[in-house]
Amino acid sequence: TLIPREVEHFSRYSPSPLSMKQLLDFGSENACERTSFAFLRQELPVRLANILKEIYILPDRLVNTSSVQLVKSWYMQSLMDLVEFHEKSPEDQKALSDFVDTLIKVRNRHHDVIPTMAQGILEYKDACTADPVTNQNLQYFLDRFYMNRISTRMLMNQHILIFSDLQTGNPSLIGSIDPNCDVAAVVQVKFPGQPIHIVYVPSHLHHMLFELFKNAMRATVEHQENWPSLTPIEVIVVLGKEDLTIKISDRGGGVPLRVIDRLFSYTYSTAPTPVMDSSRNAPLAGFGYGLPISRLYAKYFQGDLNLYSLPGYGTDAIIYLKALSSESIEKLPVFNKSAFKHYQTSSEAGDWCVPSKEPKNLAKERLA
Ligand code: W6P
Repeated sequence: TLIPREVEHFSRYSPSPLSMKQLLDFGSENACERTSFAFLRQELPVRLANILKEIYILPDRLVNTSSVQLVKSWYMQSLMDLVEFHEKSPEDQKALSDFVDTLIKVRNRHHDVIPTMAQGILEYKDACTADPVTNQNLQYFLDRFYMNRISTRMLMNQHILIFSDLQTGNPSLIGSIDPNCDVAAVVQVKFPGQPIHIVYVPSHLHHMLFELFKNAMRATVEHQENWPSLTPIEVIVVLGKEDLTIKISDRGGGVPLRVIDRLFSYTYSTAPTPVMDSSRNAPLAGFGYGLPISRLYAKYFQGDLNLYSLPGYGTDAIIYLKALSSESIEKLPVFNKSAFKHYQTSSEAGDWCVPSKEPKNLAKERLA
């Protein structure tokens, strides 16, 4: 495959993770659109080129699906659209306003990346037997690919919301960041005692909570079908020195430990083949990507999302977020030798014993 010059050039740079403070600084009093412009016209192509390099080394039969070809063409076109601004001066007002228009165009172009990529994975899985190594590589790639998408959309959104003429947003937000995010209010519960505030992106928090509540409620109603009434879902929010923790507990019967990993798997999806949207040729909903994507949102600013189940009883879902904005720094994939090696590990033998159903007959093997 021929890799375009621009991809080779920009993939030589590593993405630069921004801290919450740096993201807020772009929206401060002396907010400088020129600085943001100069940063993004370099950083966005770097992030797009890095993930394009990973797309190029996916299995041929996956890259050659029409869905992945379409996704690849969007990334390539957006890289080219952004590179054009390298010829322009940050002092040129027309260039600055054209840049906002281009960011909006790019954001819209990439709207259906998740379902389109998911469609490619399905096409590939239909054609090939999905072995554990391939599934592991796909999980590795998709976690990085979707994290890259979360990050580029975050950067584009911030610039669009802060510098677009139409200042229609919530005035207490800096772009999409609430420097005083009331976590209890997003959870929509009332807590006794002190209010709990951190610097965070309310829309990301809402996305994770929505997914976890949906799962907790579904488990509860399905498990307690014949009970006289449904048990409540319990939530606790704790602000510690380092972490803000949200625990959502249901009594929905729980999930066997063996099955927990599958809930976060892109390839082991039990969801039925989705219905196609005739107008945009992308699936509507129901891929079962809710939990893995929610975990990426948590990890994006150095947090995490875990499930602890008590099979036969219920499940605790825990979201960890950084309590301190100085530690909320983007977690970004970078394409380097180490990433490349991940894709090269072929179907080697495992390094853990495979349990057999029957115990060895030790009597027969005893010598003499
Ligand atoms: C379940 C399965 C699950 C996933 C995510 C969150 C809560 C729950 N409860 O039984």
